[in-house]
Amino acid sequence: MFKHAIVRTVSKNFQYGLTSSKLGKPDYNKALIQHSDYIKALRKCGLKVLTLETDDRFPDSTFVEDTAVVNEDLAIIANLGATSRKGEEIEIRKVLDKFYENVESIEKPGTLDGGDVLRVEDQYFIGISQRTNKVGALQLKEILKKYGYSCILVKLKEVIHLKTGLVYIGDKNLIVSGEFIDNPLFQNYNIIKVDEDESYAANCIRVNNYVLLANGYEKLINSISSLGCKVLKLDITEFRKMDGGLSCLSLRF
Ligand code: CIR
Repeated sequence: MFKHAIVRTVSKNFQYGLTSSKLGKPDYNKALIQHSDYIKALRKCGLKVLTLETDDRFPDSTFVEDTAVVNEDLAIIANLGATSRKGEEIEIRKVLDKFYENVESIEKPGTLDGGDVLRVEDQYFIGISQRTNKVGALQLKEILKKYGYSCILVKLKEVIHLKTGLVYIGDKNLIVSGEFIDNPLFQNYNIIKVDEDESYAANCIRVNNYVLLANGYEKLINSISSLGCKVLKLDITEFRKMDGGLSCLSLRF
């Protein structure tokens, strides 16, 4: 069970962050409301939420998931792959130092974004992407091995981060979209395929007894509900405009 979440308030410069979405400029005030609803949902799932101050030097810093990999044993501080995001991890390290005895780091020339790291029980899938290079992925693999976790590297073709299109919600259920659908690596799981017109919704999160899902993607919402999961739907449109989704907005542990 997760007990804590770390989130970071949306920067006033949010609109200047990285994006490939072509969905237009995010509405800052709407983003603040959606972020606050996200925090309320995490609390409903039983988490204590620590909200960090915004840092306007980093437009993308609300996407805290990319700054670290956390589990019940340790925290690993990322070395973010995008130049404009380097430095976001400094504040996160200070915070995680208070929660964890074991804190490790990805060092250059390794780069790694937390969004490329998917935990499935005691195994991790690590995406090799435009943000995470092989050196960074192998560093993470070595670190996790010391704590008894195994890792499999997955080369990404299209999506920004691994968890943009591949998410585990427990009980062998893997949400799979786009380039991951026919990948033999995932065939031993109960695959929940996401149709192309709903691919954005693949980035959902299981938080204790709930699955948090983007509002408006009825097919996926129905598939997940029919598994017997309790679903919380959230408006997340302004984060989508900046290529972000539900997982990116928090570190959960
Ligand atoms: C970026 O491109 O880095 C941000 N605009 C979005 C990051 C989304 N993070 C994630 O998928 N883990």
